[in-house]
Amino acid sequence: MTEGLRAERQGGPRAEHQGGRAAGHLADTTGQREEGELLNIGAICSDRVCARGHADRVALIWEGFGDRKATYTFGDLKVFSNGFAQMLVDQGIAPGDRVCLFMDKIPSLYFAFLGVLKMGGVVQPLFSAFGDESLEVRLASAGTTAILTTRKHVKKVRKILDRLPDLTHVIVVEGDPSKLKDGEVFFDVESAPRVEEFDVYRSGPETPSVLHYTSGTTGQPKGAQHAHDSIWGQALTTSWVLDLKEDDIYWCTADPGWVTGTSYGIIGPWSLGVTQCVLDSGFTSARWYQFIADNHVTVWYSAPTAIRSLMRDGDELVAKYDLSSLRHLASVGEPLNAEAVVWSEKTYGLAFHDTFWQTETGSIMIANYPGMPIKPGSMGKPFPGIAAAVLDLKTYEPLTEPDSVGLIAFRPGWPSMFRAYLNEPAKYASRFVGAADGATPDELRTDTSLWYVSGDRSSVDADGYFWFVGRDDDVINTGGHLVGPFEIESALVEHEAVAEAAAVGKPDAVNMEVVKAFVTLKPGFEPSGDLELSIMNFIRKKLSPLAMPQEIEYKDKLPRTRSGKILRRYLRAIEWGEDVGDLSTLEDD
Ligand code: 6R9
Repeated sequence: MTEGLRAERQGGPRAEHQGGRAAGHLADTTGQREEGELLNIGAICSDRVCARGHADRVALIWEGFGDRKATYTFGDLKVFSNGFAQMLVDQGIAPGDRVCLFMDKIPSLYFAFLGVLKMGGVVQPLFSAFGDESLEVRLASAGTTAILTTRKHVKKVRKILDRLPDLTHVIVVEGDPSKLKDGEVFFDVESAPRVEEFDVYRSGPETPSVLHYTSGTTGQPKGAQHAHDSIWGQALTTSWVLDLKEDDIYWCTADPGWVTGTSYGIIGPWSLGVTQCVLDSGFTSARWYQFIADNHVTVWYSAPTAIRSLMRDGDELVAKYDLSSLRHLASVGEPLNAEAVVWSEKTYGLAFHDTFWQTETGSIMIANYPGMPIKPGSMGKPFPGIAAAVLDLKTYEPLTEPDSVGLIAFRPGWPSMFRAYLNEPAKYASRFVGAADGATPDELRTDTSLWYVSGDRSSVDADGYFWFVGRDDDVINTGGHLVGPFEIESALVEHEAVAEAAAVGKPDAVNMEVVKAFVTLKPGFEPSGDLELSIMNFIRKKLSPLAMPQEIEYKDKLPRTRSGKILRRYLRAIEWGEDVGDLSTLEDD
């Protein structure tokens, strides 16, 4: 046992539960690993950079709340990710096990991410603002074995632990070790003995790597499973679209709880050996500008909601900071309005370059490249090697007439494409048009005669530029984060006063959409402002601040289809001031 590691729960009932597991066995869960092959994202992002002679180069410049600051080299990244990998092996975690990371953007999150991959585990990052219910649904779905968290967030884990029989390890990586409960393990990688060398798990291209949960219209969120092969797509797009070069100082503002924060906030830059910055504190425009100026950030990847907030705070603030280090800006996650592009060009002397992709695609699919003429409001053109089209909404035939609106679709087979929705093969198959019944996931993702349908609508102009129109489903995009209406509605009806509920996105000047809920009340409850606050708070705690309705409208009854489904689209159309048209056309959707 190492100094920094205290297995207080050893010998307890949960330790017994994992007793039968063959620790460190090398069976690949996909069975596709070639003997001797090694493609491991954790090792490429740390060991390989060191082996190329860059162990002393800065990998991470980190700032937290207050004036907490730290800097780590690629050498540190290697040793600390080894530390996590070795600790997990010592704990009996086996390759293929799901290991959840549930913490703020602290340095250990980044070390642990690479560490889990180095020992062959599947890394499942979850947004630290998730409440206990959001957390439970995702851990139960993944059958997660271990969770790495902090003192600040462990309480939420304790609340649900008894309902998660697979979750046999709770490891706290920061905070006061004396405050842990029986059976919880404390591991502080920076004070533990250094692990200079670790025998990296010999993963191959198809070995499962990162697991991100993403919301759909129906049902609970789905686990999009990625594989180590993704690194080719992520490295290449980071190089060609984000334009990262070895001497850049890069800042991706996304949290690794979401796919942008792992594909481009960890894997992309570090696979290329580039220095990146992380700011783990709340948003203010002044703090962000100061961060860019202090760290001489050169390339900045952010999201439209943040850009609109910066815009709102005005040009005068910008003039107070030296932002001259910036040379390239890009954006993702939601529609980037033309006005924001024009404003950034005027204010920073640099236009934000919009990029389009999804959790499922794993890497950028459509983009404005450096040097390409930007048409403000357009997402740009498909990445080289990506065959993209818009398909007719009904026939799924590619539309050839410029400017016609259809479904954005891609020919399968790019390296970073998701390999499965965990345990939901039918849902996975439903994303492909033209597939034979019973096609396996492997057949689906390699058959270039199919279309993977993104679930978004767009048009393509005569020059081949894609123009986003909207989502093709009821998923709400708030500040670049997807929230599923079903998840919110399920939580709403758990409130003692709520009988039925519908959740839709309503327009918002900064966040594009915020959640609005329509509810009917149970007998004995009366509409009131206090009740509204109580319901909002209930959702914030259970799910997350993102999922919390900003407004609740009381109804006597909710509109339904003949088959009894709540007509969310009708409610949404009213919020957006759209023509609700003929109700019968909405009925059967
Ligand atoms: C990377 C990421 C994916 C959904 C996607 C679409 C929306 C992403 C966009 C955009 C308009 C863009 N989206 N980029 N909409 N313009 N440039 O955000 O993944 O969380 O899975 O969201 O976000 O609706 O389908 P994810």
